[in-house]
Amino acid sequence: MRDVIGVILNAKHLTALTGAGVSAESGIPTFRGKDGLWNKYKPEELATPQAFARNPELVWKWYAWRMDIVFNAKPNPAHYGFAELERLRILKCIITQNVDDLHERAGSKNVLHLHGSLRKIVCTKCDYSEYAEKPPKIPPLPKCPKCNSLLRPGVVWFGEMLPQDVLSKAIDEMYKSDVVIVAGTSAVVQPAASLPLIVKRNGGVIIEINPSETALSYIADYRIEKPAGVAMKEIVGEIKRALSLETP
Ligand code: BJW
Ligand code: ZN
Repeated sequence: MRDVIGVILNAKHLTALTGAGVSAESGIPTFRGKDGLWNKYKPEELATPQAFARNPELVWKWYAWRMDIVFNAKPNPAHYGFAELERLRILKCIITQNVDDLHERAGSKNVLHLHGSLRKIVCTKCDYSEYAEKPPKIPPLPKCPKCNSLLRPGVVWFGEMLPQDVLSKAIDEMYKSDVVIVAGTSAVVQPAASLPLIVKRNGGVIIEINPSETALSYIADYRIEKPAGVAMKEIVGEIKRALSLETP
């Protein structure tokens, strides 16, 4: 841990790539693994544009259920730890695959959502979008107030392009980064999983926080095999101690 603190304190541009594991301690289910959503539900029946076209009611009901969990969840020490690192001007940006808003609710300002947000509901035909305060009640299927077409969750499904502006900002951040913390992701979903490779290829450092091995573990320079909440609490505590020792 002492080496990791040194790397973080000496980083010129530190970023983080986060995944579902970071919100697990808030009670939000992850996708893969024993208790993961994809263990109980089939992604091809719920998280593809084809599934939505086939059965929008089933897909909407599933998303309304997940919105309910996420909107009632609270940030955990991992979210607060990342927010504190940004407040201390150490962390420059969070690139998240998560569709919850727990990083923002913990106080993080510079957050890029690669896979969209459950807070966003968008029209399938026009440019209409709205902020979801609460999950829609299904049925009826939600319709666009502008053009009466079907509304859909503002998330990125398998086979869909990621929002180009967000992805290109994330790639820019990776090119600027000399250190990236990769936390709570199995690193199997592309193109998100390949982003830390940019840092590595440019001679940078990958710090992985995950209790289990992942597809990226083999190139990680440091692995912290702990839940993200525990690890981030320790990291922020050590960093604050080091900074207070530095000030005369
Ligand atoms: C803890 C913890 C604790 C637990 N503390 N850690 C190249 C090669 C092969 C395939 C492709 C490719 N390029 C594109 C594809 C296809 C596809 C893809 O990657 N498929 C792979 C699965 C093979 N990608 C796409 O379709 C993407 N689109 C795209 O690339 O467009 C261009 C294109 C299209 C088609 C062909 C080619 C190019 C879109 C991907 C969209 C992903 N969508 C989802 C659903 C979002 C909406 C929703 O929420 O319903 O995004 S899938 C799901 O996986 C979700 C997540 O953001 C994403 C990543 O999951 P994550 O965060 O890693 O979670 P888990 O559950 O996998 O892992 C949790 C981890 O936490 C574990 O490691 C635990 O150990 C750990 N953990 N507790 C710390 N307390
Ligand atoms: Zn519309």
